[in-house]
Amino acid sequence: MRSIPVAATLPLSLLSLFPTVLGAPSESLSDARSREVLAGDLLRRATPNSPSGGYAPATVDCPSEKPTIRDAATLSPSETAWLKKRRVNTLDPMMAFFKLANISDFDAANYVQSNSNNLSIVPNVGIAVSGGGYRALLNGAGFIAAADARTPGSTDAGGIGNLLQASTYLAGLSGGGWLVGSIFANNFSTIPELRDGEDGSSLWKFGDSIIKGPDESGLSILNTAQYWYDIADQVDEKRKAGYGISITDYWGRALSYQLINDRDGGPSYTFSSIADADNFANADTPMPILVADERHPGESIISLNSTVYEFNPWEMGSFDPTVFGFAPMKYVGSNFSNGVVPDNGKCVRGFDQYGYVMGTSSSLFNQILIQAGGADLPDVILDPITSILESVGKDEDDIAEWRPNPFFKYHPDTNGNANTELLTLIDGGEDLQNIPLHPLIQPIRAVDVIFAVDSSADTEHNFPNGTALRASYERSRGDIGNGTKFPAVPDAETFINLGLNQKPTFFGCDTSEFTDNDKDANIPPLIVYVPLTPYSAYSNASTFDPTYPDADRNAFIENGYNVATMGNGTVDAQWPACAACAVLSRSLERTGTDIPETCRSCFQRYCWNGTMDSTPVGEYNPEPILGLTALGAGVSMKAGGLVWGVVGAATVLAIAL
Ligand SMILES: *[C@@H]1O[C@H](CO)[C@@H](O)[C@H](O)[C@H]1NC(C)=O
Ligand SMILES: *[C@@H]1O[C@H](CO)[C@@H](O)[C@H](O)[C@H]1NC(C)=O
Ligand SMILES: *[C@@H]1O[C@H](CO)[C@@H](O)[C@H](O)[C@H]1NC(C)=O
Ligand SMILES: *[C@@H]1O[C@H](CO)[C@@H](O)[C@H](O)[C@H]1NC(C)=O
Ligand SMILES: *[C@@H]1O[C@H](CO)[C@@H](O)[C@H](O)[C@H]1NC(C)=O
Ligand SMILES: *[C@@H]1O[C@H](CO)[C@@H](O)[C@H](O)[C@H]1NC(C)=O
Ligand SMILES: *[C@@H]1O[C@H](CO)[C@@H](O)[C@H](O)[C@H]1NC(C)=O
Ligand SMILES: *[C@@H]1O[C@H](CO)[C@@H](O)[C@H](O)[C@H]1NC(C)=O
Ligand SMILES: *[C@@H]1O[C@H](CO)[C@@H](O)[C@H](O)[C@H]1NC(C)=O
Ligand SMILES: CC(=O)N[C@H]1CO[C@H](CO)[C@@H](O)[C@@H]1O
Repeated sequence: MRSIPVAATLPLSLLSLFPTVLGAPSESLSDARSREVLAGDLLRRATPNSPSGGYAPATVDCPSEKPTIRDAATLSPSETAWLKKRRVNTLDPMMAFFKLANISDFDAANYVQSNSNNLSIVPNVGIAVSGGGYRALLNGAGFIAAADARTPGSTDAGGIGNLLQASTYLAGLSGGGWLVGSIFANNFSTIPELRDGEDGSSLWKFGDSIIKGPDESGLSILNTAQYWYDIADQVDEKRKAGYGISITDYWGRALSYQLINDRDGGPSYTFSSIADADNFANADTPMPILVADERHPGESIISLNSTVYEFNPWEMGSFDPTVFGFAPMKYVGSNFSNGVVPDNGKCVRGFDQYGYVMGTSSSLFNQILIQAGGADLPDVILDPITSILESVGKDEDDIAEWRPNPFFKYHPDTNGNANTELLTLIDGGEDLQNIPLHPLIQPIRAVDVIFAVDSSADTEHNFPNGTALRASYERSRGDIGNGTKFPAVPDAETFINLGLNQKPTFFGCDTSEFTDNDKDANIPPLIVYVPLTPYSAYSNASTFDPTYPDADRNAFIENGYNVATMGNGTVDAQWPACAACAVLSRSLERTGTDIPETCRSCFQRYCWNGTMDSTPVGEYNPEPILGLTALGAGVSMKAGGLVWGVVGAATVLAIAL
């Protein structure tokens, strides 16, 4: 792991010497030490830059150019400027990815090199990581580890290393949003770094349930009650500053202790601070995007017509024809009305608190606090949660309050929430679009290929069956789709019967599906569907399973790595070449380049060609494709119970024989 310049630890030591002078909470010597440890190797990328210094937003003077809401017809000037750098920075990693892929009858690296003066030709890559709680975080982490050239082994034969470095966008939703959020909150650390953490840090220690809280000795937290007292205090600061509180505030705080490697889960980190971090600002990383859905006042049903919001380092808002606008992330919390802050009005910063954004995207998990935790929670937290529940009612326990609504009076003809001062946001997967494809299929982003990592629990045993893709397909066909297109996908039975959920499957290979004889029609990205399937471990844990001992965590990540690489090419040695062909597909078509024979053969094997098999399926019980590894066999028997244990042991035995 990386070392940190000595100077960077100084302010923390100073703080601990003069706590009262500097207004910092008093802390013991061991706290001060733990801070230095925390500031150590897994460095921070987002920064604790909330003007309040804590969890609460604060009123500030508006900048000379007052923030405004803009319409969604274009990309933001910030994104446009950043893309100019990012697209160039993806060239070298993309060439490295292609070289490793070894498409033997086509020099893909040279193709990129010779077109590098015209970036609209070069493939534009997105990665989308689905929701599904910790299961999704861990399976998604396996994919990211495999795609990240910094992961040891990822650029060996059979690997897909450099795909992450070649990507423009990295979107996450709910549990996938915890993954993306955690990566960016911790200086774009690698998955092995996040997984292994460091002494005194509660980062990725999922064996300690979020209800119980971390028990690492290096932290100031000594016990569960103190953990919740601290969280209650943080949330109270926001309440006292005059902001509405929802259960998501408590949830987001608790999450942050596991996902943000700083004291007390980094209460003053903001999502917009990502934009100021060197690596991101220099376009050395992809652009992170989190997704949430909107709920109309008094409505508890979420339909595919619900407006989908995205959060990125500069903005939050929606491309949907309802809101069709974006607010500056840094100044969300200001009293916008019809897109502007009133003449005499002040601005607000710090509302875009980092954990609150992750909590909003995963608000369904408020349930963990309400149900699983209920009995175990101390009164300091139960009382406020109970009173919130009494005021909002059972149907609304999964909401995140965004008050003031940045889109108040904005686009009143189409925006159903234009007249409410409260914008109600909920878990991005509640409309069944559990993969955050929405931001990446916007024609204006011109993405060519999306690696869609799906860890949804669709089947009885928590495996995906294509539901998320079907939702995105259907939505693209309604008015709400607003010009987006999506490849056709078959029913759940076909996914299972044809094994489309047991190996990577490409959708939208044949673009005649989109053009209808119109040569100039916009063509959506090719979808590379990467479903969770057991390779070396049964990582199909229940979505609401709150604890993962280190051994399970590591086995689930390893399984995700094997899913991403098809067992490092052991299941199909050509898989890296086929993944590369998927990346190239749209570009080759744009330039009228003949499809190399290797790619033709890949497409034959990996593209869904329209065949259906809707025969009813019984129980879907996939076997581990590689047989359980030592790590996989060690997975503790939880919801799977005895059956899981017996299956595991039997498989191990079979391999041993
Ligand atoms: C973030 O990591 C990079 C290495 O990728 C390092 O150079 C930089 O100093 C780190 N930044 C911070 C703020 O720790
Ligand atoms: C690339 O693929 C070809 C044909 O599949 C094979 O003969 C060759 O050894 C491979 N090269 C490398 C470096 O793996
Ligand atoms: C870049 O490539 C696109 C797509 O092939 C083409 O339409 C455009 O004219 C090219 N631009 C330049 C400057 O060559
Ligand atoms: C925004 O409006 C609310 C209620 O109308 C008011 O209480 C609050 O002080 C205003 N905030 C700012 C920063 O002007
Ligand atoms: C597919 O998943 C949906 C939930 O997402 C479920 O309702 C349905 O029963 C599943 N169908 C099959 C055949 O697995
Ligand atoms: C969504 O809107 C479309 C119109 O585009 C309408 O036909 C459909 O019934 C709506 N669906 C739901 C679930 O409200
Ligand atoms: C593939 O490589 C990764 C990283 O080296 C490793 O964790 C995993 O166990 C390997 N899988 C197989 C099937 O060898
Ligand atoms: C389409 O795919 C199915 C299997 O998924 C295969 O049996 C069939 O031969 C393929 N058809 C064509 C025309 O390639
Ligand atoms: C995981 O999948 C296996 C195979 O279908 C099944 O036996 C087991 O019960 C599942 N575990 C959970 C927690 O659903
Ligand atoms: C392509 C398309 O239909 N875009 C529309 C999206 O929604 C906005 C707001 O309603 C329209 O102005 C666009 O024309």
